[in-house]
Amino acid sequence: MQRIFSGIQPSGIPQLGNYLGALRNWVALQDGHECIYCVVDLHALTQWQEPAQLRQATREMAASLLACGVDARRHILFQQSAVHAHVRLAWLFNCVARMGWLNRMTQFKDKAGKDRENASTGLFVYPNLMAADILTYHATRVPVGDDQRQHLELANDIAKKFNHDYGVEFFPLIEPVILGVAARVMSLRDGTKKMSKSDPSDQSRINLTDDADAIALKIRRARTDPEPLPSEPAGLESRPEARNLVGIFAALADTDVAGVLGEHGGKGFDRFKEVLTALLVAKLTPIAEETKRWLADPATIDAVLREGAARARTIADPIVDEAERLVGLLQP
Ligand code: AQP
Repeated sequence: MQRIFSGIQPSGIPQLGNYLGALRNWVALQDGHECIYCVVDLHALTQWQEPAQLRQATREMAASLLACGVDARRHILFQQSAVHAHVRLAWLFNCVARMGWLNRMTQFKDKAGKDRENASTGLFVYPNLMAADILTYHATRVPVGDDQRQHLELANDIAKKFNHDYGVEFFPLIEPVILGVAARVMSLRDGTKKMSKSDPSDQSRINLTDDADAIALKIRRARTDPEPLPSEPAGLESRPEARNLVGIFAALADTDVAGVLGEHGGKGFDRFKEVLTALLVAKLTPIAEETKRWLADPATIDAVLREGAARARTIADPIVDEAERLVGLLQP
């Protein structure tokens, strides 16, 4: 059975893009794979987090994942910082990856913005830690949204260079699993910008904890253009906001863009937004309710994470011990 690894940062409440690009696929892949899912709190630290808030967000993220359907009994769900093998391997990878490789990462450029000199060095080497997260388990399949494609290519470059430098076939190559019509969900306020849980504007995203009223208001206010929906996908070119809403609808209705336009082409946005809101409410409010139920019992969430970390360590530690031996670290 192939091993899957994926992670999500507790840098806010998970949003619709996280769900459609990643979490929904995490759940679907549980049948037929051995899955290891992680709340990557060390990654969240690459941008400043208020400490008490980070602890709470980690628990809330775990609650959301469980509410989405991550099955922590059959698979592993844990918190990254509880398994030290990740940072041990990340240090080895810091010494394998090249500055030039990291300089090309578009996510660093996006997140550092204009003030690159002031970005944390953690943000710069983030992809090395991400490669370590995956390769600590010798995982071969990684379900992610489209924005992570470049980081996974880099992880493969690191694995290949490690194997080459030490004359071994130790790390496997990784295959990204990028599924569905909504692998990149865009902001509701700007169709050229990715929807993000840390975007300062709450109106830019649908949170997985939003209630029906909040969803309705955000969709009503979502930016669109004055034209009605086209009846063919080609008519969405140069209309990023319209394309985004149609893509969201298609993903939630398990159809494709052509299918949505076949049914709703010709409608104005007022009417299309009503049906989209109804679909979002039907799909997301059960998750919000289930998240609340988990959060009412924080001790159980903590126990799930603790037990997951213990099981993760039994896989990770021998692999990272061996990686350290291969590079020549003396093992007393
Ligand atoms: N807009 C998106 N559309 C599709 N997939 C997305 N993902 C994130 N945003 C979208 C996918 O969600 C998974 C977890 O992401 P993450 O939390 O590790 O980091 P991120 O990609 O940086 O997500 P955010 O929401 O934008 O977080 P912040 O605001 O903290 O940077 C990944 O598989 C990602 O592809």
